[in-house]
Amino acid sequence: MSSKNDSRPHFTSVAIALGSNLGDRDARLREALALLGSSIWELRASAFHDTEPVGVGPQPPFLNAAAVGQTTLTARELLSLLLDLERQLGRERPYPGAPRTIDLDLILFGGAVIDEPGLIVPHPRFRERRFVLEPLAEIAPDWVDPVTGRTVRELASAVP
Ligand code: PH2
Ligand code: MG
Ligand code: MG
Repeated sequence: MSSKNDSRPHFTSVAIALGSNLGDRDARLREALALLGSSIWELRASAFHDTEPVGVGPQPPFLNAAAVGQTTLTARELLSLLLDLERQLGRERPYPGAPRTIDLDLILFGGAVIDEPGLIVPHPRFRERRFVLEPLAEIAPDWVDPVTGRTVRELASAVP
């Protein structure tokens, strides 16, 4: 068997965090999930969680969710797609941490550990973020964080 001539598509499991705290939050999350569904197979989404803003000063509350699925894209291609979808859904970046119609963050890309300019996977802050871990634990509790070796369930129950 030659793996060099293997033309079957290679699928990677991915986890994405969604957040919105500007405009119709529920509509933006639903639109983002519909758009993600065209590039990510077997997409599954968590419930939508109303959360207080963390680390961005006084702001409207967020609606957060997580989604998981399978993709043939590379991590870099997926990141570009997420940024494109954010733009399509009206995301503007007047200053860092500004309220947003939609934020789409790449949290996990299979078991990959990537540290490149503009692309750090797993997401460097997801282990501290209840607003990411609680939704993600609903749909992917057994996923192992390749950096700490801990499952999403363990990380979620340890988050302050
Ligand atoms: N995103 C941030 C900063 N703070 N807080 C909540 N509750 N939800 C978020 O999605 C969020 C945040 C940076 O992207
Ligand atoms: Mg974010
Ligand atoms: Mg982001």
